[in-house]
Amino acid sequence: MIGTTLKTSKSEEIFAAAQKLMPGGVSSPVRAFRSVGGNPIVFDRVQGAYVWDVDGNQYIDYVGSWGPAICGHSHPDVIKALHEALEKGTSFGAPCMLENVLAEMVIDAVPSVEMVRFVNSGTEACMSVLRLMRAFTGREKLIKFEGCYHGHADMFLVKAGSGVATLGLPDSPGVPSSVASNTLTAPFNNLEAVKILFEENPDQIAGVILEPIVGNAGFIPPDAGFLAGLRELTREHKALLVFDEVMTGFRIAYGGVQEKFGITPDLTTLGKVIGGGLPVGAYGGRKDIMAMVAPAGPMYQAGTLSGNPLAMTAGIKTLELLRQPGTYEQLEQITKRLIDGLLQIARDAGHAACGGNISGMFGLFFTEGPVHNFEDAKKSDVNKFKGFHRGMLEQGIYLAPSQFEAGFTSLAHTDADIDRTLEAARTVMGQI
Ligand code: KE4
Repeated sequence: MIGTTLKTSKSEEIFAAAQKLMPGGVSSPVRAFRSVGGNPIVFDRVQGAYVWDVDGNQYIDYVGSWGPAICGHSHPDVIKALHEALEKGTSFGAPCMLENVLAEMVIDAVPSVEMVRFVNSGTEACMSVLRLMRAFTGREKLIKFEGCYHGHADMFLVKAGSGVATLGLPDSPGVPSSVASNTLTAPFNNLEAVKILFEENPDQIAGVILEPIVGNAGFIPPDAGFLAGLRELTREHKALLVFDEVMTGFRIAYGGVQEKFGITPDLTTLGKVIGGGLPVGAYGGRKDIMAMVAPAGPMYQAGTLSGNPLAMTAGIKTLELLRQPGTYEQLEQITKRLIDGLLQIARDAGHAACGGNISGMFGLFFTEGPVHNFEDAKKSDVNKFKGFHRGMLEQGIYLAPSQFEAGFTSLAHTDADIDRTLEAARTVMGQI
């Protein structure tokens, strides 16, 4: 029987109290386990590939704080660098050398980025880049894809993924129709639909923003030619192409999807990994576009804690670790073994299943597949996923608490961790 043996009394107690203090007892909806049942596990500490909850249970972690823990949680080099930085203060609110260092690393790594602005979250990066797209083109409409998530700013909460999809929310109340009407949507991997939107809205579309590999509808890679097709279509219509690489940046490759797939957008958003576990987001791209950002240009955007020395330090150290030779080959090898194993075990147990990985990002759907877009993803048996998630939790494996999320590995995950995860899956797949 799944979901009976885990000792979680302390988690239950703390979460019960949290629900009286914070909406849903969480600081972010997807953490609430709403779609996988049961109550969330309250973490006590994290290290490497592992997390420990307040009841002392240890788990192999495949969420990694939703991406930032790509070098493993609390990497000793990052912690050491933070201790040293702390001696000099936590926040300056003034220029500091560390911003130059991280900016140079991002510019050197990401093909589209000639200049960059640091902010404090992926949401901030995406909302700022949209304002910049509109400022640069003088156009108001944007195209996004169903199931893609670009943070919680109003204009992106239209057919969004991640927590919105997980909770099955209608597109959020509080978003004025005047705002939502400027957001056009198309199915992911459907160039024809994008072509039609451009024809129906001539000279009105500022640009197209997408997760170049979708993680917020579950894991959905681009079909061959899709990214190149978008690059061509946006050029043809004098619109901008924006890769939201908040999740994929420095995870799929050191230069992100745009380096791995050889398609260079006009603008890119980043987050998660570049903060190494501290709050950092960024947007960047062509110099002629970034020149519009205040105070160099008229497009306003600001932030009290943007570029703070602690977050810059964690980001710099994390990217130094990632740019070591062999890191992405290691992530690819360990993650491919994981997902190929999970799929084989699921099929051996008689379940329809599909999925895959690219570098340290993976996903599994309980459906025959293939999954090319959000509609396909919604055919997945979410009840079966719920049983799988709970069963794996019981076995000490911590997976993203939603079918509409991706999974993440790290440089700290070992072959033994993968073996243990596959052993657990053999037990659970036979029970759901
Ligand atoms: P944040 O504002 O959460 O830092 O970033 C928003 C964002 C933007 N773009 C992409 C592609 C993203 O994946 C995200 C955030 N991802 C979710 C997980 N799928 C964050 C987890 C959460 O919402 O708690």
